[in-house]
Amino acid sequence: MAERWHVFCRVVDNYGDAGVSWRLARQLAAEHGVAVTLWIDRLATLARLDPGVDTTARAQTLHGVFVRHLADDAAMTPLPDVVIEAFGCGLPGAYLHAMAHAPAPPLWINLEYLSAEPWVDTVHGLASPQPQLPLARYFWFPGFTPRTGGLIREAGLLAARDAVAAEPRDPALAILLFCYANRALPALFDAWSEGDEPIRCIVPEGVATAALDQWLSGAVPHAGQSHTHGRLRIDIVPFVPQRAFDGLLWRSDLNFVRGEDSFVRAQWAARAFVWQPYPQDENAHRLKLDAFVARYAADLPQAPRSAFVAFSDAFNAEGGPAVAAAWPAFRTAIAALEAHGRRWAGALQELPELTAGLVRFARGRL
Ligand code: TRH
Repeated sequence: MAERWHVFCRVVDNYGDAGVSWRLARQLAAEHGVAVTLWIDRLATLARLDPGVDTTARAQTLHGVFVRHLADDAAMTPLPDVVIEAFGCGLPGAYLHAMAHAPAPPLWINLEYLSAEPWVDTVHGLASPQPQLPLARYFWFPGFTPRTGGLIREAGLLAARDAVAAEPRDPALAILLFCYANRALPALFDAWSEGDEPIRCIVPEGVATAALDQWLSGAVPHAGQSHTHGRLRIDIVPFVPQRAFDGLLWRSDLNFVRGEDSFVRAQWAARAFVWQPYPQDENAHRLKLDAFVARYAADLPQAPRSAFVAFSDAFNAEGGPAVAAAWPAFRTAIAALEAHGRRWAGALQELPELTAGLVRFARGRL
């Protein structure tokens, strides 16, 4: 009989929590023969990522995954073999109670947020005892070294990417802009529109609305609209299903990405990219950014390395003049960054794949 796994997800905001949980659940079902249930508290968010989701159904099966609303905790028993808690989202009290009293409790693993910080290597895979419960919860850290859990990479991803990479490219510089609110954007749009090459910037609907609104003098951006100013054309595009999102990354010369999932997908896309981490209290995201930039840029030749570091710093420090000043050198570095991106993706491919590693870890303990 197939192993039974439960994946728990609570949507904090945005799409990343649901996006990662959904990828993991689909891959467990498709590639590892696992009977997986995704328990999620916001079906509407999942439906943005996959239009096949019925937001009114409390139980449904999609891509081999049994999807249930987290409110249905009465239906959570019998307990599964493995419990994945995504991003420390918390398990329902009655469920934890049942786990604590089960003769053979499920293996309980917390899927942590991605970080390039070095300490991740030392805690990945460890068990943390729970003070009030006779249970242990293991830490599973995605990451960039063989001592971490690696990154999610479903079968066929890189072959699909390479098929698109072989298509002819548009002469205009293609940029995808998927970032958080960022005060540097109007100055960057100015630099792009006043430059000497055509630029086509694709912005998913709902992204950078305040900056666009300001730069377009109150023309509230809607999907389907196109605005041309000087050499810059901005196309507002509808939010696409998650399966189509990679295609946007693969067809761009430069990707601005954010949070966690689009950040990882941009690395598999192997094009130049700039990352805006999810803003956290006390600037905690700055540590994450610095750790990643140091790791990613370490093997770059000097000129593209300084251009990348300076632009990434300026973009994340939200300084308009600094980002505009850093743009010309960064633009020159895009070809070198793309070559580097291919090497980087090749090195990541050699790491253990996240879902496969998780399955191996679990099977070794069941
Ligand atoms: O949406 P995000 O900002 O999510 C964030 C992060 O995960 C962050 O770590 C977390 O703490 C916070 O949410 C609560 O960015 P992220 O992680 O890139 O997730 C975006 C998802 O949306 C990703 O799976 C790709 C998907 N997407 C589409 O499917 N279609 C689209 O058109 C776009 C623009 C994105």
